[in-house]
Amino acid sequence: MTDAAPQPVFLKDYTPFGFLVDQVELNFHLQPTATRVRAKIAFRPNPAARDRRFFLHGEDLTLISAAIDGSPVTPEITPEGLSCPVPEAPFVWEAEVEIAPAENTALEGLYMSNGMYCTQCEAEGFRKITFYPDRPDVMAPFRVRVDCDLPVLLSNGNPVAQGAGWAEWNDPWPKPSYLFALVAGELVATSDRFTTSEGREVALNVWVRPADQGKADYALDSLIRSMKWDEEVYGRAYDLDVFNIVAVDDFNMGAMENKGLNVFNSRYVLASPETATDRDYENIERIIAHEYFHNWTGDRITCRDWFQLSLKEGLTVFRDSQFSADMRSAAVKRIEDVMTLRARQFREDNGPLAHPVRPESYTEINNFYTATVYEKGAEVIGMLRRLVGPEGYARALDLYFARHDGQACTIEDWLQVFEEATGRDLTQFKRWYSQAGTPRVKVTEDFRDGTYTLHLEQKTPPTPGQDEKQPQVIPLAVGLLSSNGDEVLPTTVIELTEARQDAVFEGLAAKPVPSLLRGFSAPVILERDSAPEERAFLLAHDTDPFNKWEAGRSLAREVLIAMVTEEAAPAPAWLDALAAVARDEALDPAFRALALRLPGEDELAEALAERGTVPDPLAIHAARERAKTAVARHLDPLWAGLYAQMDCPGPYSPGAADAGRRALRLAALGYMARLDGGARAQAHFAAADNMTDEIGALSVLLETGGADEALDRFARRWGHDRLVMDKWFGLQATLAAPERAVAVTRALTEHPEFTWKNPNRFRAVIGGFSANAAGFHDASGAGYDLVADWLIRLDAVNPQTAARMSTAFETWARYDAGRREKAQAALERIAAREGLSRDMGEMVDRLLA
Ligand code: 0A1
Ligand code: ZN
Repeated sequence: MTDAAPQPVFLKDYTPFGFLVDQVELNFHLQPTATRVRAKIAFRPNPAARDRRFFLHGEDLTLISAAIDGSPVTPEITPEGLSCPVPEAPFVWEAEVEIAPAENTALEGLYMSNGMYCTQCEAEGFRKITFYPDRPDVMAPFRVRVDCDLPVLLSNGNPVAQGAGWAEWNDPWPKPSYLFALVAGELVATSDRFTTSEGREVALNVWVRPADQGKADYALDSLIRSMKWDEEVYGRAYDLDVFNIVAVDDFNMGAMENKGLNVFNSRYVLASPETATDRDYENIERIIAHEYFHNWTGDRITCRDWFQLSLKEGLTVFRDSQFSADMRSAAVKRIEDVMTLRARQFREDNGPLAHPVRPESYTEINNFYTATVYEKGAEVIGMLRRLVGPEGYARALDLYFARHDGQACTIEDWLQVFEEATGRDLTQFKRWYSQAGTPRVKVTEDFRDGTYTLHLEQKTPPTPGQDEKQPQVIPLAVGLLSSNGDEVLPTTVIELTEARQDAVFEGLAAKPVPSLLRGFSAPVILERDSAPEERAFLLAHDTDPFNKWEAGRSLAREVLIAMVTEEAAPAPAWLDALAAVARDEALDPAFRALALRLPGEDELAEALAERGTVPDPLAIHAARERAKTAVARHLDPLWAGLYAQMDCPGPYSPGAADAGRRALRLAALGYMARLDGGARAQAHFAAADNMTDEIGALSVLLETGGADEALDRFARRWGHDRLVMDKWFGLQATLAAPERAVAVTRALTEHPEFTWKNPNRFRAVIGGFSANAAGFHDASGAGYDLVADWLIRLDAVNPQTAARMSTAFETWARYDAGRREKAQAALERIAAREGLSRDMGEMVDRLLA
């Protein structure tokens, strides 16, 4: 499957395709190893293109026949596709190919999962189904007929007709091939109807395997709420007569926004209180919304080329975050988003895989579905909205939808509508799309004669291929507090545009306490020396909920770093501040639970590296354990009360209120286990009547010891449920004590249920272990070898998932020479592997560069 020397593609080389497609007709005769696909495609010369070479992408296809305007032709075929002389006028291309979905383990194109046929075409999977200009700027209406003896046969658009063993679908909305989908299987639907604001009656179905019947209600409910929200907030109504969602067990990513037929990893659809956690419910709601929102931001308006990926992904993530904030607590959602951004995107930006939100080249586009394109892309839109205000944002979006509906667009088109709708020059702002790396904003201050001045300096460190950076536009939301906690200046946005700049506040009676970067108004790292007392003050008094949490978080980070580097005892001021938050009943329980969570080991390693200290994963782990025990002891008088108070009587509800109470209760349980030997956690596990409590108690036991019996019971109870067992596998790999982690993980990979070709199971074990920082970075290098061995093995069957998981190595350069040498050797061993995929080849090259 390796191309000799895969060539990178460059943004600057974009040229339009020589032909337009007026109509696509596809006919599928589904057979596991001999599926026949007939395609009839109406082409016409593209007046906007100069290059008229007729090249159609196609990979792993057996061509049976081809014809132009009814006359057989013999195209020239390469591993990438075919070319052929064509008329200079409109013509009809017909081709029949044979493919083998049952042998498709890469899960890209048409493949099989548990006896069901399904497709995944983004980014370039359609070329494994038929010969086609498989690029997002070629948009066409599709008509599809499926012949197969399975009962449910689905494709994009509206149903036209169906009979025993066949069905026909028609999608009138022109779309690129990456949005094509087909599903055939024995499936059952959970259904409802929705009437759009335009009066269209839409049939909604969530299709699952019969064994999963009854677990689709929450997905369906989330869909209905998403449809309503997009009408109310963005004025976007749905545009077909049906909306189908299908849950698939074998899926490389989370879900896919195919027009009218969203295909989901079953973990983001299936839920019941007994099998899904609060977090699962939250993710289902978010991802159902995300894929639905793509109907406008992605499907109706798509990307000109894959460099523009953030045009649809950044915007759709931003929209789904707004939705979740509206459905749940906006403050908690913001804190969680920032935690994820820092854990994934800052980590990416700081390492060998750093790239701009709009990359300039790639070898394998599948490697660019990253936290930078998605999450940083969404942050960039959040900044834009802050800079132009909500009304300006709404005007710009209206213009975007009106002007670009039905088009394949660029980041320039996107920024242009903002410039026109708001009159703002976004030339400098555009650097957010082209410069990689996380800007550091250094802040110092002085106060004289009632005037308070913030001296601001911005600097973005070099990233691969970008040594020099220009200043960016950084909206810095700031508030000022007086020493008694009153707000003397409500949130104001400073626009930092220069490398150095001052912000001056006059007429103040006394030196204020600044609350900087409120709401995390820009994806930057703030550098400011401030006393622990000031952070404790902000944790107690800041009116901005994000910064209130942030004060506690940065205080905890400082304390933990001192514990690692100086073997210091945890600062009493921090412990007192935590106690005050934990007992403050005016605060949302979900917020309190977040405040009681300590910064993760990777975050601490990153913070140490940022200060020029080589992190020691074992010392970090040990310090974090000591800190947790110190918190447990210091807050001992609180736990039992909190635990009792946060009980959720009555039937389980996945809503934010109860979920927050459960989170706080489980946080208390975790700390209590450090004092009572896990007795309460054992009882909690035994009494649990929902998965949040069951898995929460099991995690506590795994962390504090004494989980063996509970693990066995759990496996006996849930052995039949794949998604639940993924949790069982994942937790053990993630929470194993550092010295046992490699052995525990190895044993898990030898478990008969380690069905490693299933991406969810592979991610649970190998991804879970990679997230166990002290285990993965074991000084012996055994963790690196274990992961490398499995990446090599998976790469041969599923390059996309294997390549994604190689990001486990993205921080290797921050460690000591011994570890570096071993990580490098593991990466070089992967790189030297014969037959390595293009996906993995590109990743290890970048990791080693
Ligand atoms: N567009 C989907 C995610 C997705 C991306 C790539 C895939 O295969 C390479 C599959 C799904 C989304 O944003 O949800
Ligand atoms: Zn998306």
